[in-house]
Amino acid sequence: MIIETLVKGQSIEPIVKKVLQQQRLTVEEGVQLYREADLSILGFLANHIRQLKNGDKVYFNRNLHIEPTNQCVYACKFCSYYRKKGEMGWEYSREEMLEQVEKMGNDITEVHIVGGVHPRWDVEYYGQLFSDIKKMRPDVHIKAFTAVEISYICKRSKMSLREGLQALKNYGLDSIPGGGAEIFDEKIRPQICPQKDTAEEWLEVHQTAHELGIPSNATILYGHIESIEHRIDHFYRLRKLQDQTGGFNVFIPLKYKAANNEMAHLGEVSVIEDIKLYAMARIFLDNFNHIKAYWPMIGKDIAQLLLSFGVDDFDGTINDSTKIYSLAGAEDQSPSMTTQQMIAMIEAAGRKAVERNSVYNILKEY
Ligand code: V47
Ligand code: SF4
Repeated sequence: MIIETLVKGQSIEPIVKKVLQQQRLTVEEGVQLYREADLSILGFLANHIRQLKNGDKVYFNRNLHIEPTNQCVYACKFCSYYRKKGEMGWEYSREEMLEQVEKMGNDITEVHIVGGVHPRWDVEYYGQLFSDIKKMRPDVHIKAFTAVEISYICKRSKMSLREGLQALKNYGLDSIPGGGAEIFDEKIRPQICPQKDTAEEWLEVHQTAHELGIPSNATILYGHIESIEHRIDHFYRLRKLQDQTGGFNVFIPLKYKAANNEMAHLGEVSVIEDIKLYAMARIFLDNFNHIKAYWPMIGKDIAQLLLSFGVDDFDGTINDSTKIYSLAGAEDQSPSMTTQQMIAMIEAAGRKAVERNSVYNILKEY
């Protein structure tokens, strides 16, 4: 392959060969490749692996995001979204949330529910919402709560994680989104989200969920005060858990957006940094089938570009229902895409659009 000629004699040559032979990289090799490889080399490798895993397919789904409240018991420094008690914010009633689902009719296959960590809402409160949603739309998939919301909700209900997750599953919870992972490193994490659960606790929620047959997603929050070593360490911990349980569906890098939060002085990393991060995720996370570009956060144009750097999933149509990123300065202030727009974006990149359900079974190929 031409790429082998390009890296001949360079210190990264043996690492590139390993990736081409689909051998797993160590943490040290991951760091070295990340530091030393040119963007085009990382892009080639990531694209090669994506092609092997997913061929020409780019997945999307039709979903609705519900953000029940922006009241939060925590105060993460990167968050532009939370409002403390007494400050202006929102708190939807269960009836209002149910109405949001009803309005979508059969246009969606998934309801994604993530919000602030509400001081009082517990397993029983949300459980009632889940069963009402399922009564109305028995076939809709409920993907709900970051690991930090789950652990708080369980504590609030005086249940162990296992009991709380099992109860939520019985009420209708089908899977768990990937938020709250931020960055696992024990020195960096408390600097950006001091009150939040530890890395160990985040991993425990996902492990327990997987053991109970609840699949989940994983994220990283990158582009703030973390280094390349911290990013690879984060990938490594996820890869290890995935080896144990196989319960992760997809990995979603989340770029730190700098508007209206306590870390705004840091600014945002460049597109080059975005591309490298996505490509390295695709290369290092050999046991994850899918890498998602969450377009409301990264922007439609860059999401489309990332299809050539390891990405095979675009998340969903969203339906103008998420504020997490618009408040943090994302370009799209009311994110929504029709299925036709989604397909056009994918086809313009020379790929085949595939509508999936929430666990990546194919619903329709375009
Ligand atoms: O945990 C908050 C992130 C997450 C900012 O699993 C920020 O399919 C960047 O979980 N800049 C919540 N990121 C969102 C989330 C999610 C989103 C899309 C898809 C899925 C999925 C999950 O949002 C938080 C945090 O990491 N976040 N503020 C910010 N200023
Ligand atoms: Fe609360 Fe989540 Fe914002 Fe942290 S990121 S302050 S947990 S809403």
